[in-house]
Amino acid sequence: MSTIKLVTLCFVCTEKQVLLGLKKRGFGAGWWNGFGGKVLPNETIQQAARRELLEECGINAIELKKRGNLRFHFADDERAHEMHIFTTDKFSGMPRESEEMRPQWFDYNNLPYDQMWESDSLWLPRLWRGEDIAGKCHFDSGKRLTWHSFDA
Ligand code: 6OG
Repeated sequence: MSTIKLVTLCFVCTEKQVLLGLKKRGFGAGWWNGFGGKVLPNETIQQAARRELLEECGINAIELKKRGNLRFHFADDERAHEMHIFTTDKFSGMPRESEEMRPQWFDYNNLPYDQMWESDSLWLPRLWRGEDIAGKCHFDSGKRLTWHSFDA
């Protein structure tokens, strides 16, 4: 039976800018993304989102908003990945580089979509507009997007 891999993704948002991190190793290395990772067996999804944010860029989320989830299928992985998406605009701390991520602020209208997961440009603008996100994306073994569907 195939299992589901639960992961989190969190975006630190100010009025004009969002904090992204350049992933230095592991899944999606070389691409800019929000902060997140695997949910551990002893924690809730929200606890994992808060922990990963702090570990990866030194930001402590005072309030996390749940913004939806995306289901990913990869041609070379029998497990589906279920990614739970959060934003925070109430946080403390200054961004600092970690072993995994190099953080940098970006204007919402100037994100490096050509150095991000291909599907990001399809749903992030909706997230910035205040919409919640739900959908599915399929990728081939080269991590190119082959199919997608987002709820209206
Ligand atoms: P580790 O498995 O290295 O965490 N992630 C994705 N993020 C975006 N924007 N698009 C995707 O499309 C993604 N697939 C995974 C989840 C991997 C991190 O990368 C995110 C985690 O935050 C396929 O611990």
